[in-house]
Amino acid sequence: MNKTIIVSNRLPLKVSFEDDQLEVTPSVGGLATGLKTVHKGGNGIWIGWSGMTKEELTPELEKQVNEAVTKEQCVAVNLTQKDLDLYYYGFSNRTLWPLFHYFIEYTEYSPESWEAYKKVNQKFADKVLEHVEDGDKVWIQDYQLLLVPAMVKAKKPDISIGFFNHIPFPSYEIFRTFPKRKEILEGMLGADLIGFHTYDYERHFLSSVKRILSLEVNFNKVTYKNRIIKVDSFPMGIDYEKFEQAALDHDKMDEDHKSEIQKRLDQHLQNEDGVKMILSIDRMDYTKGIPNRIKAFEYFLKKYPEFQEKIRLIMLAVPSRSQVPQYQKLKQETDELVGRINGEFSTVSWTPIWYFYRALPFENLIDLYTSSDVALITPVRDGMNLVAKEYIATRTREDGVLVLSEMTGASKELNEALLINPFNYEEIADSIKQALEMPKPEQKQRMKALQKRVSRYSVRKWANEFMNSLNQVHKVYHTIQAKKVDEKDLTDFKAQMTSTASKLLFLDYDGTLVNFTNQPEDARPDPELYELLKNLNSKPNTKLVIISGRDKKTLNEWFGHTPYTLVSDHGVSMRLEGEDWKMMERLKTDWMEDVLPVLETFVDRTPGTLVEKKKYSLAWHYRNTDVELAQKRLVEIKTVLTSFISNTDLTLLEGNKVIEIKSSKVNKGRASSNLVDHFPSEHIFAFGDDWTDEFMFEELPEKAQTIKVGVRKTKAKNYVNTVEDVRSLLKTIAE
Ligand code: GDG
Repeated sequence: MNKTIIVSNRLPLKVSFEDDQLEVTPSVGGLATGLKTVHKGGNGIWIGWSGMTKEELTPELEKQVNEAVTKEQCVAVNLTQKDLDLYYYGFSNRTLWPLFHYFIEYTEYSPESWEAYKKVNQKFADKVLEHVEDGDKVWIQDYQLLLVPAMVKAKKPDISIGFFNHIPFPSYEIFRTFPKRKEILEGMLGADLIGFHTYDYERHFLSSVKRILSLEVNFNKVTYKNRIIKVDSFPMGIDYEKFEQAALDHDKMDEDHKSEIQKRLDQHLQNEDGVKMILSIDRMDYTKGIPNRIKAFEYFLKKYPEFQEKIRLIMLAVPSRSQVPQYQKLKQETDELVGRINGEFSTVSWTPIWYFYRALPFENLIDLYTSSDVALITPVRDGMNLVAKEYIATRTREDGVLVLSEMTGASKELNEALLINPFNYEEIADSIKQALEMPKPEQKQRMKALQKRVSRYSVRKWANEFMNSLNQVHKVYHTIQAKKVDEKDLTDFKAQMTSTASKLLFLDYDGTLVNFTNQPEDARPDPELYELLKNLNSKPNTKLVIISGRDKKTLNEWFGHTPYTLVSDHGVSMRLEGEDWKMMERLKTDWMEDVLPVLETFVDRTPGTLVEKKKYSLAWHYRNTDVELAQKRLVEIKTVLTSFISNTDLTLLEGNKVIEIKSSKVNKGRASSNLVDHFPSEHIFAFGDDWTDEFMFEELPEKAQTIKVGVRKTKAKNYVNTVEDVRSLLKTIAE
């Protein structure tokens, strides 16, 4: 039975030793809950680090840990302390984390930690490869493992791989500053489906893919190494029922069962009329906007002094990554700010900020959520922010107000919250006031709408939607109608080629026999290609046709000395062995003087593009321009030209990074059909890579072997992946 392998930095469990006794406690975090069906259903396994380094484990203990995690359907990746320091604290948290959260000044780059990151990613990939079987699916989580998708794909190309990024993906202008930008993108593109929390992150990723790797992107699909990769947004939710139920149970709790914290909270709330509490919960992380929040709160107390002694900010900051210097600095800054403000505003009976620097048990989290009138969540950057959603789920009385930073992924879904810019203290102060004074009916109206959305998009739904989409992507990928050339086809082709029957081969040039180059004139044939074509042509009873969009002059220069039939300009002219060039169609060229100026205005406005003037057509090349700009111009140029050439016999052809205007009377379909009539043959082969070749695939007789280069929609019967594959195929059948 096929299974799903989940891969994340940490396993969803905690391993510890109590009195030399090994204890393994499953984690109850959001991710573990969301992925439960995927993990535990259908024999899934979860690969990750157990939380104990190699140095902390004797071989005997390691064995015990491995056995214990296996019982939880988990597989441990062994990490040394050095791995952890360089890969986790180093590259993941001192390089990628700040970079992806727009903290360029915090982004450190060291070749040593990059090497370690690659090495550890390979360790994770190797574990996957050890356990993966045909038909399985692999779902890789988060920024610590950006290279794993490509590492798995390289060894197991047919396995379907998903990747989800839990943190933001920064804009191209930020991402481009990073020395290993290319490697990171290539690592991620090993996946078949790449998911982000929001459309904005998806857009940023695609923009980097286009600009940095110059890849073709159509809507949200990337074509890369002849695979189609889907990029989509899947906003992650929470285990809504768990939080809602905990809040309902909490409501019914009698005095004796209340926690110490709850008793203190009650005391404060019952002190005086109009007393209210504002809550914030986050990891102690510089992305969470903790100092901003405290300063904005201070500003609020000054601007609206009537709230002094009435309201309190309860701030829970959970220790995190305290080995990293910026986190230590943040802790110090937070301590000082809280100290200063409490010192400045406190009275005998009131302290404005209650500050906890520790993790609290789940029950206490519920105490805090249910007792707070306002949640104040002010990250300067946050992939999603689940705390905001948890607050909503616990407000079972449908009251409470969420003040939320617009820099969180969650803000994209939570419109009924009071959205603030975390850098604007004026706005935060006013929103706190608005929240504290909001009439109950308005609170209810907003909260109900928020709850409806958050309950619908739970973490389970998130996981299911991702997996459904992954299944879909894989299906589409496997149902591209052309069939990849396999061993059997090769044997058939070879048999046909070596038979004495007559054979006719149509070979497109650019993108089929040679790879594209930045300048069209650089793609001249190499000695190996000449040799290969010579061998093919020497097969008995064989005719070779080079059929190209190139002009006569170029084809003459490159192949004039050979005996092959040459077809130029997509079928305008033809040269048979030992004969002069002939026009296959009588064509006018007077239209060019009208169209050329139009194309030239586009060249002026789009640096890097150029117009190629051929004898019977005009081509606008945009291979060397900024990809985003090219996409924009392409839409414009097509609109302009389509209206320009309506009612003429001209047509617009879209090739690979080129648009060509030519007479509709000629195309490779007509040209190849004419040649089939001219050289009646038993066996016909046709190789081509772009739209212009589709005419040929379509019009050749049914018996023809039509072969497309690249995985794209095509009328060809078969496909191969690359130019190199074409050459190796031709070599095989020429032997
Ligand atoms: C990353 C992204 C994205 C907090 N304090 C305690 C505690 N928590 C729990 C909360 C919540 C979780 O931790 C925090 O989740 P967030 O989403 O707010 O933030 P990150 O940890 O930064 O998570 C983030 C997330 O991944 C998912 O993709 O949303 O943007 O940065 O569930 O309840 N839990 C307990 N005690 C605490 O003291 N028990």
